[in-house]
Amino acid sequence: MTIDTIFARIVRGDVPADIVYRDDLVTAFRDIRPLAPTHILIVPNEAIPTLADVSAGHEPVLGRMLRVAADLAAREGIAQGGYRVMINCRDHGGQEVYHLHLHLLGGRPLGRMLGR
Ligand code: DGP
Repeated sequence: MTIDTIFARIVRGDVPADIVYRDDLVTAFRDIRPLAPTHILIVPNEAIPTLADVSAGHEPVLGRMLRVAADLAAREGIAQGGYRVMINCRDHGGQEVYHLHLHLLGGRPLGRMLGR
C-alpha cells in the first residue's frame, strides 16, 4: 500500500497546483518553495514512494519523466544555459514527500552539486 501524499492529491486534482504539463503517465507542476527561477516537479501519476522502490515495470514512466524534463526545460527557455534534474531518495537523500518526483531546476547558475 502506498501512502496518499500531497502529490497524489495534486495529480487527482483534489489540491490546487500550478500544473505545467500532464499526460497519461506523468504530471508536472511548479514547486511551492522554488529554489531557482524555474523549479518544476515531475511526478508519476501512479504513486511510487521512492526511487528505491522502482522495478523494471516502471521503466516507461521513468523514461517519460526524463523526456518531459528536457521538453519543459526547452519550453521554459533554460535548455541553452543548462539546468539540473535531481531526485532525492529517502532520509539521507533529503526526501520530504514520499511520492517519487524529479526536480527540474534552472534559470540561474546552480553551482557545484554538493558542498564538501
Ligand atoms: P523533496 O525534498 O525532494 O521531497 O522535495 C519536495 C518538494 O515538494 C519541496 O521542494 C517542496 C515541494 N512541495 C511540498 N509540498 C508541496 C505542495 O503542496 N505543492 C507544491 N507545488 N510543492 C510542494
